Amino acid sequence: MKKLLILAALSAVLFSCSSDRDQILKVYNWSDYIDESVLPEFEAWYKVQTGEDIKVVYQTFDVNETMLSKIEKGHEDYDVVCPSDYIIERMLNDGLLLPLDFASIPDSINYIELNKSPYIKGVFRSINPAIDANDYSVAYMWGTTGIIFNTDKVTPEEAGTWDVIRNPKFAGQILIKDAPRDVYGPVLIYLKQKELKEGTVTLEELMHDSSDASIAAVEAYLKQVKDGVLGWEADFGKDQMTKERGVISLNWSGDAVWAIEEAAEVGVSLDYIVPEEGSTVWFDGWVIPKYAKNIKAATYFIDFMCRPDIAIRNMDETGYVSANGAFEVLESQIDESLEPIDLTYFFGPDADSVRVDPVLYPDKAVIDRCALEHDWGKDTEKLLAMWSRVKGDNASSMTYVIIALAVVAIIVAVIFNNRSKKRRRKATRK
Ligand code: N2P
Repeated sequence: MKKLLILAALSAVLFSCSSDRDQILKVYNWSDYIDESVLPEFEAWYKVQTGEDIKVVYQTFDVNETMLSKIEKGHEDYDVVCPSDYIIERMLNDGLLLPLDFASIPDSINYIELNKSPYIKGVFRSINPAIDANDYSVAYMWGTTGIIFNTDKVTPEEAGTWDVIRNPKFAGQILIKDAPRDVYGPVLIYLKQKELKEGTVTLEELMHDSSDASIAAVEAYLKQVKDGVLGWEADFGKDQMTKERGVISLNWSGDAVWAIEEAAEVGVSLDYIVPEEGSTVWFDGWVIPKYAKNIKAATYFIDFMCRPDIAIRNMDETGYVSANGAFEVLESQIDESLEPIDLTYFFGPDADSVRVDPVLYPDKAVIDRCALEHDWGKDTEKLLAMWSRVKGDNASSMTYVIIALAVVAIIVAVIFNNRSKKRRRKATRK
């Protein structure tokens, strides 16, 4: 009887835990990457659609690798997360993702297929030739990696090459994204510009290049850069640019849009450029990890994020560009004061001459000199080790002088203190 009671109590606890978990959706996203007011709206929408309660537990990260490690090593039960392309590739390869099942969502509220840009669909298809990443992820935001620059201090010609991060004229005012893959790619492209021009290597090949020689070349280059670096930043770079502490920032296009707008309000003029040598184009997408506990709510959440009005709000709040290909998203970004650009590659044939900010939606010519990063598998460790070697002794020679002076000062103070103690002891003995 006693055993039966214990069993019943245990089942009750287990049941209540599992039913509680059905009412919780754990979302893990990049910081500053959503209009947070859409979260309570999702809870209300979910209730209307399913008749069930849901509470969103929202957490953020700044670096892909932090998020990956929590899932890969920590097996954390996030229901929906937002990795970048090469991490989606890695999670796919390592069996860490669940296939998405949107057939479970009623047609009337299924926004996913309806709003997929053919461009995004194609790029996701190219992530892994063996498995279609479109079956496991839905793109959220996308953009390029480039240079934000202060137009009063830096010319477009100076900012138009990756070598600007090594330009002594801007030493101490250069911010670099603390994102190893997003820095490695552009630096390697810069170092291999001769081979790229001669056609002996392609951008696509460079995105797979994890050879020791290339890692060593990028490391040597970054070590020349680091004395001029004001900060390796996960998210404060855009802010430092608006305050004019930095004049150059190796950054993502979405941070650029945010910084350009904020800076204009305080009379600071910033611009963004994708250097001539070429760059990377990146995509972040929603996925449901293998350890998720609320697949149903996660699926509805991804669908909700694809609703055009929600996509527009997230775009307007963050400065990043939605991967949503709905025409109303395009319409929301039209500004008649701008020059027309050709966005047919993204929105289809009707978008051949649209007045949209080219920092948001890059021109086709920019896209043509950009490539998608790819997963390096176990070679990623080599990159991360190189990254910590570069940043690890990030102190400049001036820092070493200051540390040495501080040590000398401490030694002098200790000697002085001991001497005075001895003198006081002698005096009391007398
Ligand atoms: C915004 C994060 C953007 C992620 N804070 C770009 N991959």
